[in-house]
Amino acid sequence: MSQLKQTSYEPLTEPAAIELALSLPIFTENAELSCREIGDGNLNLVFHIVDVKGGKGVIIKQALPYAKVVGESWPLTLKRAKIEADALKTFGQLAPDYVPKVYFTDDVLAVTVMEDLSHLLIARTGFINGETYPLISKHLGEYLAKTLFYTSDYGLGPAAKKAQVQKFINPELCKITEDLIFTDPYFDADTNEFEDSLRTDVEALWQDAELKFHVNVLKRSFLTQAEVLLHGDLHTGSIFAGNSDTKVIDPEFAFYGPAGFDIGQVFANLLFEVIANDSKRDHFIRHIETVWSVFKDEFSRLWNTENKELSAKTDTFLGYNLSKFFEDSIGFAGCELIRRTIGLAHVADLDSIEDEQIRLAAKRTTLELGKILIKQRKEITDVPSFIEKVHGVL
Ligand code: SR1
Ligand code: MG
Repeated sequence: MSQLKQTSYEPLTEPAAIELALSLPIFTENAELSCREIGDGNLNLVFHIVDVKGGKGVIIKQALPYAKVVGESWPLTLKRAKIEADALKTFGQLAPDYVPKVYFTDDVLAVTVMEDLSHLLIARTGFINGETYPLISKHLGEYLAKTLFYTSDYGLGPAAKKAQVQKFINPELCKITEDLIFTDPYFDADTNEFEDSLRTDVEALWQDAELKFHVNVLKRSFLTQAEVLLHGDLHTGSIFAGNSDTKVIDPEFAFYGPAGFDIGQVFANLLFEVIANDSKRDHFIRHIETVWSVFKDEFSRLWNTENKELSAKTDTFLGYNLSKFFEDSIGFAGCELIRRTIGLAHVADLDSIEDEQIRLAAKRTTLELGKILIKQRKEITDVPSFIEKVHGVL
């Protein structure tokens, strides 16, 4: 694209976002653009730009040099915009149906201009409003299988995979996850946020040495196991959904880590709906079952047809890998349940429950289930035993 690259960073305003959009070969010369900043995430500005005459639109996402959720006191690297753009392009090649198209990126301005997804809704918001998105779990199972297989040693071959590991070194964003998911919720950290009525439950969790041991084991896997290119923040706020489409956005936390991390975040964020919403419980349990069965079938198909590691291509070794991914995903799901209940970044599935007693009961359930999944992940070897544990706390 011919747009001049910027020489210095500044946060965009709505008029500046329009000017940037007009400089790209996306809209016609007589386009009349309107723009709204719609970012509701924790970190970035997001502008929705529409041609009021033609109806065509784009999204411009810009990283801020600090974490928006906390403010300027928490500086954050702008390099994450390049990681995100590179990850969107990589995942877009591997699973084009499930990733927005990227039209333009600028590393200095820390912006990505991408496909307008405003015909879809953030999946978490849709779920809370009563949507069930019948195809979302099939789509996520396929997305996970393709992105995790094709970025692994088996999909890429070891040399090409090492080059990707290097490209996606992402220490600053990984540190956020290391702190907010694996460290802070397990002691009296300033970042934690929880309701006063949960203090006894939280203090019991801080005293639970067995739990903290297992969380350290999971954190060590996160730190050391460069298995696949992860999205790294695959919660339902990072997914746009509709009845026939699913698009995974926001991979700024992308890095090479254990495959079970992305799968576990998907499981946990579906579990929030299982726990928060009695009337849709069975539906969301079926979504969890479908994510795993579609993932397993598609990953197995790719293993057998596209495997570059010929000496590894046996059924036994495939089974070993799938069992490891499943065990890890159960443990990481437990960590996500706990940190979204008592850590810095919460989920609206729980916080928007108006009735205090029902909300507190739901949060106690997520804490209880989180502990079980983390401690008992080695015994939870398949989906039925996973669902049995879920039913056990409901
Ligand atoms: C300071 S960032 C807090 C959380 O928001 C992101 O979406 C990640 O989930 C992170 O943990
Ligand atoms: Mg995000």
